[in-house]
Amino acid sequence: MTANLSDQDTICSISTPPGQGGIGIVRVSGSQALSLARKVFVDGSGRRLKSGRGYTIRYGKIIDPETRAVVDEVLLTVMRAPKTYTREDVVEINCHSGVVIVRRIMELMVSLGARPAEPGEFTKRAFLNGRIDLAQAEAVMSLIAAKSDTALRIAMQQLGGELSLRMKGLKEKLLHLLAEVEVSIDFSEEDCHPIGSAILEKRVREILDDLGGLIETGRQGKFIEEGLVTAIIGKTNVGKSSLLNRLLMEDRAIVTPFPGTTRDVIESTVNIEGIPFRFLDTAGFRYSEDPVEKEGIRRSRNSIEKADLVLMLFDLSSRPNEEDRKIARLARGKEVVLIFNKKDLVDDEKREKEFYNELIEEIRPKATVSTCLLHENGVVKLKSVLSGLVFQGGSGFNESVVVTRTRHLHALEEARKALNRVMQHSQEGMSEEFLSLDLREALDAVGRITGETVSEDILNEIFRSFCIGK
Ligand SMILES: Nc1nc2c(ncn2[C@@H]2O[C@H](COP(=O)(O)OP(=O)(O)OP(=O)(O)O)[C@@H](O)[C@H]2O)c(=O)[nH]1
Ligand SMILES: [Mg+2]
Repeated sequence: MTANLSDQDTICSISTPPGQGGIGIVRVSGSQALSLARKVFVDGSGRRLKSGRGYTIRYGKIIDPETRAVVDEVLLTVMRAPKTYTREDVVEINCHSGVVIVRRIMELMVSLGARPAEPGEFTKRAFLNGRIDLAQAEAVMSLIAAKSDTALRIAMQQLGGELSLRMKGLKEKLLHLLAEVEVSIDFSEEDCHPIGSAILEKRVREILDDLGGLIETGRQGKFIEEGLVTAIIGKTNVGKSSLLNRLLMEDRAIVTPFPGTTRDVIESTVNIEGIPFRFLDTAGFRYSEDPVEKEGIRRSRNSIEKADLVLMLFDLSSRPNEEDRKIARLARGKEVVLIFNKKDLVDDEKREKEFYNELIEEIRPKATVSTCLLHENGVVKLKSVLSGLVFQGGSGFNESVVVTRTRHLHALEEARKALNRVMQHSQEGMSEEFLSLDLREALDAVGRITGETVSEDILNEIFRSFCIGK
């Protein structure tokens, strides 16, 4: 997929976020980058840029070539191809970050012949020019979007090429296998030893194990990248908002002794052991004629629907009843953690069992925790239960590589399906031609992750989700 883009147009963009700030950066990449800079830049002594020496920073001014007006005082960074982000000539103009200044410099570059870059176009060029593969390009985006230290660490690993290396290993094994199977097709009539089905199946099983391990990390990976939507639900006054506040360690939601306090959904993110949990505090369920409260309750139901995890609260100081069952029914099919709150009022295992027995017919909770949210450390146990659910028993990852992108996960699943077909066809004694087709499909799927076998449409779609200027 590498292409020589030296004859392509020169692109430019504002690479820093809009608004006032310390510095703003206008970035230019392409064969015209340096000549454009020469037209607008003069150094401290008023001289034009002569040498195009790379990796230099020059102090000077940007001058409008038509009006000779000074636009801003800047630092100009020159980087020469091929050792640049895009592998093309790159010029960066560090100016004062005012909305008008950066836009003015950008407009100047465009008027002189540069084209405004599309989202992610600098990174796309780095990929097309062969500096990084597609998985690494996507890691750049994950790096920028990282919501926790763990997400950052994984994105850094992927940018460093660890996922790509793992894919390379998989591809080599698949290619080796494919070569052996195809040799069997070509020389089946002659005195040649085709790969026996036992050996073939053993090797395919090894690759399947490898794929299985990677796919397994995808569940956690998704949560690390996107966070885990976690709805806090229950009757009014059971302590939902108190729970949110305890988790956040601040008074985010209003807590009062009066039922029906929370009316709208309140969302806040907390990092628990590197996983961003997006908690939704909701309006308590009860019968109400009040239109505002009714709307709040409708939103509570919606929150359950979109949640990856539901924290269902009950008040131990009351007895379980049909209403509690109804609430449990709302979260059927969801991953649920039961929380028995106000343990300080009734610390009785019998009461907890009563609740449990009432609810168990409706839901199968992943865990049960009892809490007293009046205590400052009332959520310590709950937090460890929550992270334990994501890491399923262990803390942290067993795999050195974690798959965080849905696109990668789908490709790995397709490779697995194709290899499962190879196993099945081999066991059924089908001919090598069939095996070879599915092996090629597995290879193709793995290649899509690093970008060797990806279509132009998919490529455009991937880079469209990048931010402008990256
Ligand atoms: N004794 C005791 N009181 C608690 C506990 N947790 C919360 N409360 C109290 O219960 C009352 C209701 O708490 P909230 O957090 O507002 O309850 P909620 O579920 O958000 O209520 P709504 O928003 O009305 O649905 C407040 O007076 C809290 O101080 C607890 O563990 N023990
Ligand atoms: Mg509330």
